[in-house]
Amino acid sequence: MPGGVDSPVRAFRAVGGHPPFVDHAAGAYLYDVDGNRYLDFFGSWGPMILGHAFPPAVEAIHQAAARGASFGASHAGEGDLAELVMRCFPSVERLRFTSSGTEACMSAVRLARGFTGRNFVIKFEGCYHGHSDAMLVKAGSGVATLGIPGSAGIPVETAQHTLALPYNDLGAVQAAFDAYQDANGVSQIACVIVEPVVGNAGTIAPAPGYLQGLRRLTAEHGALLILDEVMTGFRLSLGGAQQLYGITPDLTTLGKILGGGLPCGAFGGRADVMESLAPLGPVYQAGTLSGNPLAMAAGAATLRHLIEHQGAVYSGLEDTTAAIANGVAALAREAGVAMTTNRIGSMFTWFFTDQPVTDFASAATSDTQRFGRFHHAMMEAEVWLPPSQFEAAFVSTAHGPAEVERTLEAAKAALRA
Ligand code: KE4
Repeated sequence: MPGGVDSPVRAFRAVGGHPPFVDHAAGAYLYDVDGNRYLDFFGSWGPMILGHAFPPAVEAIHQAAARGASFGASHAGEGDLAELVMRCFPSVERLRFTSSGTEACMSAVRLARGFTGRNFVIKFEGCYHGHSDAMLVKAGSGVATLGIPGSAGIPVETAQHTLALPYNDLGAVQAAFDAYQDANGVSQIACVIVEPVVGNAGTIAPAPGYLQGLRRLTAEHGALLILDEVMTGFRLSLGGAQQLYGITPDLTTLGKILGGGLPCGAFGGRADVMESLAPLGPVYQAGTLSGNPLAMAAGAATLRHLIEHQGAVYSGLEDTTAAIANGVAALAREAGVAMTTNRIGSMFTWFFTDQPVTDFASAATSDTQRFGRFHHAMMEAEVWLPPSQFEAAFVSTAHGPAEVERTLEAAKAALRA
């Protein structure tokens, strides 16, 4: 297995050292094969908002497994989870399940291109929408210049239809819409896809009015606005960032929490757009395990709990995460370590920089070597942070006062060191 991993970030290349091998997990903790117990701050990169091995989800998976793991045919579980999603996301009039966030974003972009008949898409530096070719594109030289491949194996021709712009810069988006129009002044841009709160450059909040600006510009030019809520959906609130910031996108992508830890993604939104999908319309999209009964069951058990206990869940996550993020920020000040803390709800990042972090360029001013040393010291204290400066940390409902105390103790020593 190349690098010993099924996903690169797990190899600890960004922080050094050897990653533990997990034996099992429960609540807020990961237990490795050597008998160590780590406090978990990445929660499988977002899904485990209710903690690991959440009993109702485990029970739901057991029951579904006994009824057959996969049918490749329609079943009630798909409709059950779809209804729960639509209760949380009023903008989602129709939806389709996939097996990953990558597939959800890839499908949504293809759908936007098919629906509008346009080829160009806009994404933002520091935002990650999975590893499909059109999304692994870096910014070109100028603001409105064509994208360049962000990975080997992506033809330049593919990259050239993706514009990668700076986040939190509406002028750059206006310039791109001005630059990409046909002779009749009709826009050539199919969609703008954005993490409404960025998690993949580390945590970065949208500037006031930014998302509203994207909504206005896309509507003006007939381009679709796709909010990638794979990470923020059900995390920042039941209705994700679009509920928090009051934005109605044309399409939304979901994943992570949606499957309660099982492979699951989804994309959905305007009925007229979604009904362009095969078998109703000309945009092809498919998946052997899409709507898998076990993922539907785990997701439904998770969403039902979040819906039924939403007051306690989100206020508890807010309080616990604020205590942890702000507590460590105070310890950094005491230790004279430059740190910028960005937090929205239960996702946060400690950037080792003295600058405000509002986009990828400012995030990149962080001292990644220092972050690596901090990460290593926290691992020594059995506190497992996401192994990269440019990732968001996540707190679950299984994190409580004991976990706050343990984290602050470990961070105090680590920051001194
Ligand atoms: P997946 O294909 O990994 O399920 O989802 C892709 C994706 C799409 N959109 C957003 C906003 C995402 O954060 C992700 C996946 N996030 C990364 C963590 N930065 C997954 C971790 C990994 O790649 O191993």
